[in-house]
Amino acid sequence: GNALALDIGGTKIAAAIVAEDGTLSERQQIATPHGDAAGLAGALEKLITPWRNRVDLIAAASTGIISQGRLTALNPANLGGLAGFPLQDCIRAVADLPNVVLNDGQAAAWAEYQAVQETCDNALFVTVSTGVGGGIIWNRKLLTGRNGLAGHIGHTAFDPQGGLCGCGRRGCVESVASGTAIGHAMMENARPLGAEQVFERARAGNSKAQRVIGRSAAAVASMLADMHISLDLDVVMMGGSVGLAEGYREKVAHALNQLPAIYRVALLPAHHRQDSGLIGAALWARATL
Ligand code: ADP
Ligand code: BMX
Ligand code: ZN
Repeated sequence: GNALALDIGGTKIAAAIVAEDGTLSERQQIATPHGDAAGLAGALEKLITPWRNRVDLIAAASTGIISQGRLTALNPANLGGLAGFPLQDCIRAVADLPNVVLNDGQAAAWAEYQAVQETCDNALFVTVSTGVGGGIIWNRKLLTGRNGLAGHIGHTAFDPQGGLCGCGRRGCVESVASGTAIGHAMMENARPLGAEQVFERARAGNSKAQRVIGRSAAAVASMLADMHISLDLDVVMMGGSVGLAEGYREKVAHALNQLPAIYRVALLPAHHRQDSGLIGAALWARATL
């Protein structure tokens, strides 16, 4: 049968039907409502209702720490201040079907791993998007952790003198490298730019924009080196709208290549591009239900 897959990010919610063979159809995308639980619940109800009699299961990947069916934001700022949400109960209230929920970086890692599993035992997925997230495959298994925390690599430290991250720690990679951080590093008329605009300006030769993107790439490269020396990775795969933006991966790879050889790790673009979370959630549901 078919699965309804959802991918709830800090910026957008994607939904699609995923068939048993992993093919995706009926993809839709809406902006993530920010600020309160009622807004998010309403958006999910709208996406799920038309499909509830036509699918066998619902699989949701979501930003935030996902534990026992609940979303707890590590960085509430990414969801407009929303700190917690009963994701599994909310889905079940709309559709009484088997449902599985897991972190978006973990889900994407599981989908991306399928593409490299013939040659790789240990792999890392990283998303550079509203935040910086990730998922770890260790000895061919997806790590979720007893508390759903595994893979939250965006909250490893980059700059001990840096600004406060929304998680409460100082100088996290996410607070320097995310799309949100890139946008906030360039104010205009007292308002932050979007990361897309910073990339546009960098391409047009703006040196401030180039520095901001360079610092993001340097922070991600340093994090990947730390992950590689910790886990002996066979490969890293990168997604998210910033991670997939033209030229960004090359900048991260360049920064990695400045490090001693032992820290360098192969860095590939996400095979499923923007759909890794959707596909991974559906695959994970079928593997665990
Ligand atoms: P989500 O975090 O909801 O999964 P995305 O992966 O699209 O969503 O990440 C959103 C972030 O990516 C925002 O900060 C946005 O400004 C930035 N972004 C979106 N499109 C682009 C682009 N083409 N180039 C660079 N940054 C982008
Ligand atoms: C944040 C954190 C992670 C998430 C990552 C990427 C929250 C709400 N989210 O570090 O759980 O995996 O962002 O999320 O604390 P995205 O929205 O950028 O895809
Ligand atoms: Zn943090």
